[in-house]
Amino acid sequence: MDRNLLNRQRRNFLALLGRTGKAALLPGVLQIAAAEVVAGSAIFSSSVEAQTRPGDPLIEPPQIRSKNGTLETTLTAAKGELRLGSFSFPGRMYNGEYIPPVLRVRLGDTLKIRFNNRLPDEPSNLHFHGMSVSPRGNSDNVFVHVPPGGSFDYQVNIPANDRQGPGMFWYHPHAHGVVTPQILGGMSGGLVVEGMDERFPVLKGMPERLLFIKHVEHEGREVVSINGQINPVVSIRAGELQYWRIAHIGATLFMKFALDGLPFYVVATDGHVLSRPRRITEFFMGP
Ligand SMILES: [Cu+2]
Repeated sequence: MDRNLLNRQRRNFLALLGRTGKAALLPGVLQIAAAEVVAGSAIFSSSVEAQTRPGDPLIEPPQIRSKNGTLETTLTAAKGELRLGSFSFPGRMYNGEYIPPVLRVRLGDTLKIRFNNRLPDEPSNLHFHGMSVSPRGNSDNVFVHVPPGGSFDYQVNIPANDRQGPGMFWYHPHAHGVVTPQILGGMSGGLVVEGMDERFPVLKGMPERLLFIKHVEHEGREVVSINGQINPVVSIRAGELQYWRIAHIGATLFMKFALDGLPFYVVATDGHVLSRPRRITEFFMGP
């Protein structure tokens, strides 16, 4: 990691300490205030109402589920115009989406992904973050660099037991020298290994929300979004329980996640299932 990036992360970390990701409890709804912060300084701004449509319901991202033990799909990386609220900037995206499909697999499944690199001048590849899978051959091999215009067929066998458990993971490029701009441009997506409800039966049938947090610098400011939305609203009835799977799938920002006045119970962190739910009121997230 270069020194500038490290310093920026430190400053962001200090700037965000105790300030980011606050949610306001409105009558009948929880508003997740995806914050906008000023990068590289201790100034924090949550006044994004003018540029966004607060109150828009949280969008559920597209999802692809494995069938008969296999999840077969194509991810194509390309440049494109990225729109976030009123912001617009050049992005790098999978399948033209800032929030590409969430891949949902089961233990023992096989991921078969045709990866097309249509970025004009950068190599890229796929890394399956947090997964206990083989780093060799055409599996989760970060030494594979797919050149511009090239394609690669990944096959990732997910262990049925032992070292791999259920949980929330993510995929992103891991090609040396271009990782940060590619992730910040939009190249990252969610990966769910099913089975959490077998560890915690209380989750069976509970409404699930997927929250993918991304951030991008725009004109010196850090634009933070959830599922590609700024200030989305999650509806929840009084007394209702919801299962939220929250992933920070950005590159360099540290942020605090809290629901003002509401406790929640953590059942897993970083793809590791806890032995029992832990009641907390806030937590820190790195990418
Ligand atoms: Cu990673």
